[in-house]
Amino acid sequence: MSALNLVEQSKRSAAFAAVDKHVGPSVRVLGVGSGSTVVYAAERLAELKQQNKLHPDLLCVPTSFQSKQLIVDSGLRACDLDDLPELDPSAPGSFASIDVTIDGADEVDSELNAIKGGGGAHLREKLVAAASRRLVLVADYRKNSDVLGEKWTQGVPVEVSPLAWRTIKRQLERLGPRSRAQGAVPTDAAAVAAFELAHPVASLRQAVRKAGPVVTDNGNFILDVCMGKIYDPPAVELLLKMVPGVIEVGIFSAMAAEAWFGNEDGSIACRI
Ligand code: ABF
Repeated sequence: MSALNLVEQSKRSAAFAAVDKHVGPSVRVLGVGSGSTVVYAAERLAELKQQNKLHPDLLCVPTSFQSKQLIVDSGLRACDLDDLPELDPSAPGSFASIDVTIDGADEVDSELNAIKGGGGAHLREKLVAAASRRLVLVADYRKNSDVLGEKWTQGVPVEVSPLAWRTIKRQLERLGPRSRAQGAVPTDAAAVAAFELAHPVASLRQAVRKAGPVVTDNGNFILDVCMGKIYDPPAVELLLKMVPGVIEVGIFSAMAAEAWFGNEDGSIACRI
């Protein structure tokens, strides 16, 4: 293997550690995320498969076309969320049809809130995450933050209907911290801005070489909404979702049970 650079090595360390901790013979249904860090998770899964250390009937639920390809290339069986066998409704935790999901992230804060969707797959990622008993994020050290928006400055990916994306963009840019939107000065902790900017800036995610807007696997557009630091991810996630025409928001508030980061010195950090 060529010498991986520091970032790639940290992704690989995090992904291998998370797979080794959470994916063994008892896991029957595994959610597989998207992105470059999950590529290393798939590499480890392929090794475990070769060593017969996975459940013989393991089903893997993809979160994108890339994710499905990773599953198939690892010699594993892909199964869409809706095609999973019915769970025994009386079984504990039967709301979740997936034992564990391993996925990447663009940034994770100290409370395990995450910005996801840099790859435009956050609608399926959130569906799979919500159907999982445990969501485990894996990332390199650049994603490890105290506050969302601190290191990831490309904005929150928001999947929107192409029908009226300019109108939706304007609505998103009119959002402001409640008190500032009303012109008042925050007077108490409750009124403190949920995010940093007085008003966000939404930009249409363009395809490579500005050939036009990025169209998601679901036929929608992505608006990247820059709002500075996000002090209250759950409130901001709700604020964005309430805008008519928004389909899904790349803030995963309190969904992850753990986040594994490869550090610059080669060590691994796990936040729970
Ligand atoms: C997916 O992959 C997305 O939710 C997220 O934006 C991206 C992270 O990519 P990478 O692992 O390449 O940093 O999880």
